[in-house]
Amino acid sequence: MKKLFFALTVLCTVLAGCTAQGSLEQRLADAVASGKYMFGHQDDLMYGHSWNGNTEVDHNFTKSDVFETLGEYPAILGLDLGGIELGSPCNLDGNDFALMREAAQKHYKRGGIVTLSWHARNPLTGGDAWDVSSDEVVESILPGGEVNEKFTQWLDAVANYIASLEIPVIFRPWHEHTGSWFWWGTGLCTPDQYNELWAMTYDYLTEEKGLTDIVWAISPGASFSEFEAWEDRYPGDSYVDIIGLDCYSPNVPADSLWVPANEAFITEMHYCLGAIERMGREHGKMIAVTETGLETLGYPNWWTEVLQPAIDGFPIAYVLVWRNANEADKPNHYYVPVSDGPAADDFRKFAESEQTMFLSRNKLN
Ligand code: BMA
Repeated sequence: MKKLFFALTVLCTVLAGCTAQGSLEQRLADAVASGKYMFGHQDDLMYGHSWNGNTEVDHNFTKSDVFETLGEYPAILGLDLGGIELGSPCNLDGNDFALMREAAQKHYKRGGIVTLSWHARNPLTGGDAWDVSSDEVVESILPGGEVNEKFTQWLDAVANYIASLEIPVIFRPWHEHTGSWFWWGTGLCTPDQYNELWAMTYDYLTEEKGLTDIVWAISPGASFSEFEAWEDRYPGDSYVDIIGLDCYSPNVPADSLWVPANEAFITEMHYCLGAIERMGREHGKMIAVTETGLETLGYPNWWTEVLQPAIDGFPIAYVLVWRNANEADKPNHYYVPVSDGPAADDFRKFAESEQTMFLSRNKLN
């Protein structure tokens, strides 16, 4: 009887969750079907340009640079797991993992969606994610490899943290693998090794740890000339739900160079989004812009004159811009304008446009 009662309670909770928000994948698909895309911001509730929620803790997570300018939160909150593999209390950008969990849950309760990336350290050399001094790292992780056991413990740490969130998430590991700046990048392992790394991560989390409430996103980095060649570094349709794209707008040394630089970005986006749109159609996958932005927003009308022409018209579920580093930690490293900054008005225009979805009653729910 007790068991039956428990099973009924679980069923009701699951059903209530589904009717309140729908499945994560469905919500993303609904955005695409409506011809809109959700807006995301990395670390939005954790810190901003001139505040740090890790030191001035507010368990209600009211602060956000996006909210400060728009009066609404981003629909998608990006967070990074880098550091969890070492058992560190904070991630690579200084976020307290316990607080990050609270932020993720708060965002989900508000009706938002959480996406997790993982700048994993280098398990072979002891360096960071950007340590590309050895091209044997992926090989050494795979079954039979030198650090396979150690890496399995790292996966354990990731799985335990994701399980502890108790919410569905988009997980986006091994990103920008078409470049060679991370140890899992294209020059550092063979396509088979990359695909095995992905499959191993997927199998461990889903089969071994039972984490089935994850939407899996793969994010090649844009590279105009050889973008379509990346398809061999794709683990297969049963391992992927979203095909994403990481592509940043370049900064320029002189104002006269904005026009060609912005045009080049738009051209690159069109080319790469065209390729993943085709691939998404062929493989039955959703697409998204999983990372973008113009660091410091030196071109104030970037939102409506550059980003929108670059992405509008493509069936993307969301677009996420990178983090607003705290000025004291990493100066001039921000992607969302401060509320009185020169790019704030254009950001408001972007938010008010028909296509964009933020976390407010009338636009997301
Ligand atoms: C990079 C920069 C770094 C940061 C890393 C992981 O693009 O923002 O400062 O450590 O992402 O978040």
